[in-house]
Amino acid sequence: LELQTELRQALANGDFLLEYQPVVDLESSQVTAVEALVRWRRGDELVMPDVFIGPAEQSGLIVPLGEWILREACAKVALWRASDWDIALSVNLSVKQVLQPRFVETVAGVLAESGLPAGVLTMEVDEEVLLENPGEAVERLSELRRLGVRLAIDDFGMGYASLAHLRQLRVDAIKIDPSFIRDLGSDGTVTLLTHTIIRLGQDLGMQVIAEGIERAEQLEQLRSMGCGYGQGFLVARPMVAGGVEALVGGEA
Ligand code: G
Ligand code: G
Ligand code: MN
Ligand code: NA
Repeated sequence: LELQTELRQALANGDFLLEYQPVVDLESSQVTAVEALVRWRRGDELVMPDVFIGPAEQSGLIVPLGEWILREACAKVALWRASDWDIALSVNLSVKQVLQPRFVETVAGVLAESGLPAGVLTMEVDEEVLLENPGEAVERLSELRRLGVRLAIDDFGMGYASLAHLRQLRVDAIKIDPSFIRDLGSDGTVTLLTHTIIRLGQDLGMQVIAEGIERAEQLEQLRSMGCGYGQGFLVARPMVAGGVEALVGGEA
C-alpha cells in the first residue's frame, strides 16, 4: 500500500497512539506537565513521527490527525486532573494545522468538550511555522492565545532569526533545542549561548524548558544557570499513559 493510503486507514482504524514525555521543574523535580508525542502502531512495529508527520502534512491528513491527537491528549489530561493531579499538557502543532481556516474554533471545541481549562494547554510550534506564512500564522496563533491557550516555541535557537520571531509573536515559553544541551560544558560558546537564552526567557517573563537532558551534569549545569524546567531521557522517556501514571504514583 502507498504510505498516504496506509496513514489514512491507520487513522480510521485507530492505529495511532500517544506517548507522553514528562516535563519537570528543575528546582523541585516535580512533574509539572507532559508533552504528547504521536506514534503509529503498524503491525508489530511502532513507527516514529519523523517517518509520517511530513507525509501527513503533504496529504493534508495532519489536519484530522492533529485534531485526534489534541482530543485524545486533552481527554487523558482532563482525567488525570479530575483525580486531583495538577498537571499541564503540551501538544505539537504543524504549520498546516495553524493555517487551516477553522483551526482556532477546533481547538476551542476540543477544550470545551474535555472540560480542560485553556491555560492548562500549551501548543508548541517550531520556527518554521513563522516562515511559511508569517502574517497569517501569527494572527491565528495570537487568536489562540487570546482564548487563554499558552504558546511555546519549540527547538528554540535553531531557526533563522529566532529573536525576530519573539518580536512578531508573543509566547509563554521557549524550549531550548537539544543540540545546545548536548554540548553543554564541552563547548564554551554553546554554554554561554544557553545561559544567554535562559536569561533572555526570564527577562521576557517566559518559561524556559531545556530539551534533551541525558546526563546528570547537564541537569546540574542547567539548574545552576537558573533554567526552570527540563525534559529528556535522564528525567523520563516518552511513555504510554499507564507509564506516566505508574511514574507519578502517589501524585496521580
Ligand atoms: O517523538 P519523537 O522525538 O520521535 O518526535 C519527532 C518529531 O515529531 C518531533 O519534532 C516532534 O515535535 C514531532 N511530533 C511528535 N508528535 C507530534 C504531533 O503530535 N504533532 C506534530 N505536528 N508533530 C509531532
Ligand atoms: O521537536 P520536539 O521537541 O517536539 O521533539 C521531541 C522529541 O525528542 C521526541 O520524539 C522525543 O522522543 C525526543 N527526545 C526527548 N528527550 C530526548 C533526549 O533526552 N534525547 C534524545 N536524543 N531525544 C529526546
Ligand atoms: Mn515538542
Ligand atoms: Na517539534
